[in-house]
Amino acid sequence: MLIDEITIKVRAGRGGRGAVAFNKIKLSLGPTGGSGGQGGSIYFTGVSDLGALKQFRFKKEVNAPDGENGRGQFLDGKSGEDIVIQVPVGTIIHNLNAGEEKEILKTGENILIAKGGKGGKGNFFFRSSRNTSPTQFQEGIAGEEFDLRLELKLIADIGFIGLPNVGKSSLLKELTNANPKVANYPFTTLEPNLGVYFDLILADIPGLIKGASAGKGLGIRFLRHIERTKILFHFISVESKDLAKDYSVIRQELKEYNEDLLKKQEYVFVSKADLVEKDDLEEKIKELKKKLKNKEIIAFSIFDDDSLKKIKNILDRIAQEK
Ligand SMILES: Nc1nc2c(ncn2[C@@H]2O[C@H](COP(=O)(O)OP(=O)(O)OP(=O)(O)O)[C@@H](O)[C@H]2O)c(=O)[nH]1
Ligand SMILES: [Mg+2]
Repeated sequence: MLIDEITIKVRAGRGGRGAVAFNKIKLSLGPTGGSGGQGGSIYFTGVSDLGALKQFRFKKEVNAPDGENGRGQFLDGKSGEDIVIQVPVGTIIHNLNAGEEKEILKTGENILIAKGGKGGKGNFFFRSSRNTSPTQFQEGIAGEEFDLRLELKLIADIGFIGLPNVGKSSLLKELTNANPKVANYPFTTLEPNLGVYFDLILADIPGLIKGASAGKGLGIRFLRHIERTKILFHFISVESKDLAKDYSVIRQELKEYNEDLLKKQEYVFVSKADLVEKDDLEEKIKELKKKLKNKEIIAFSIFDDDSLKKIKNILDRIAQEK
């Protein structure tokens, strides 16, 4: 199961304590206490693996190691090693304590999330002409500690939306190297699939139904994944008795979830065109077009290469504009 929302705790390492020590060689008395090492910090880095948050399914805490304490003979403590956590590109990191958010938008992008504490100074640091045998030292400082909510919002160029069973995943399979499950029943797709068409990332999300924005079906969990896609491909099956109604059901859900979704550039497709006679298809499209105020409507079937070519042309155009 895709984990796209999770709460975790991160704790950077504490700095080591400074040492109080003196030279043991008789003729050269003097302080030799080294400083404590810095605590390890915690970084996040972006990776393309959408499933990367599953590392937190059972492990809800990340602790970076503390810095070591300073020692005598001028030995500073070793710093704790930094920890780098891989999260999927598109992860928003909500810092629940600081009320801030950061996001990871590219693979390889590194963000410091919790800084390790500084090590304390040892007594060697406090020596002076007036105080040749200081006993002062500093404790290490605690590392930063935060509760984080990690939320994944996919960053795709195009989001495939529509009612269940309209052929979204089938088309993704035709166009890209993705291999989503396809079957003749609703809700085959249980989590988003990404495919790559040349430069474009296509996201096939689970079917939406009336009420999705209020939590029905699988929809709401996934609607957030199209918030950050630039363009929507809206699919309506030719099998439907009322194509315009299917269209408006989905538009209504988008609106109720977030009105901005309606402002995205949208292409409307009628799928499974092979299932009806040509005249019938033309009639259905004409009617739909009338209801959609003359919007362009593209009919296709995954069994008809010419119609797939039309979709590829649209994608090529979008890729060029990108
Ligand atoms: N005849 C015909 N059948 C198709 C076409 N495209 C898809 N199908 C069939 O329609 C059914 C549903 O296809 P999916 O691709 O799983 O549909 P979906 O929209 O991803 O469905 P959900 O994941 O449930 O939302 C499958 O049985 C496909 O084989 C097409 O162009 N023509
Ligand atoms: Mg599907």
